[in-house]
Amino acid sequence: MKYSAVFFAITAALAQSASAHYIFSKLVVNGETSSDWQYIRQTTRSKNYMPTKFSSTFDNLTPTGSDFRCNLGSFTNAAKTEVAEVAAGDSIAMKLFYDGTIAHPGPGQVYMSKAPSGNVQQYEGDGEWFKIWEKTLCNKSGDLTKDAWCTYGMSQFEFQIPKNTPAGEYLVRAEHVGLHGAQNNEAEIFYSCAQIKVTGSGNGSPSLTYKIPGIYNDSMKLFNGLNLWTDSADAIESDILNTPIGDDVWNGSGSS
Ligand SMILES: [Cu+2]
Repeated sequence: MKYSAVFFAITAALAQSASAHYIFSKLVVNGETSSDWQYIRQTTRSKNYMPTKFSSTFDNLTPTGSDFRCNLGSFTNAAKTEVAEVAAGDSIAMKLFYDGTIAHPGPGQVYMSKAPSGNVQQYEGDGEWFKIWEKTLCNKSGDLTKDAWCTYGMSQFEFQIPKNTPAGEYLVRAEHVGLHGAQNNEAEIFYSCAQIKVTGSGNGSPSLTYKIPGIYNDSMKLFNGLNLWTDSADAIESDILNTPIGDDVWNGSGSS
């Protein structure tokens, strides 16, 4: 009895932390959900727990580290992670581990980066990244600590690979930023990378690209200084606009 009671308490605690802290582990292609880590690089951290923060981190990783690209140690798992084939213009989704939902207030975005060598299983993500999906405030008169945010309560991010994306192998990085600790430089960032092979005859060329790390820093008020309990929705919107999160997404325009 004693052991099962302890077991129950641990299970309950794990379920709780899974609901508060989340990680993208599954890819949904053509309506089919993959298994965990089939197409998404798994971290080498002993637990799938996230987030990454600028300060008070639990594992020394911050958004200035190279593992901010695809999660701690995950490049080590790149070769054993499969590559999903996706036609340019199709919609896919990245889904959370353990039936989790986004339980924190803040924006969600998806970035892509093409493997220059053509082989994403050997690509660290040190090239150029561009943004293809963005969700910020959907209900400015709602609760800024909860459902004012489009992604609040989502269990997956569903997005379209722009129709004009050139064929090739890519990393696709889904990211959610929880802003509830931003007043103490403790914004919480949750992210993972899927490996995909885009097919088709696209010849677009993203005009705005970023490097990871480098894309965010803690002199941006969105991550360090914003306060969800006292700031107005308009102030928060302008903090967003002062970061790449406020930049337009690439819709496939331009030509390469
Ligand atoms: Cu949290």
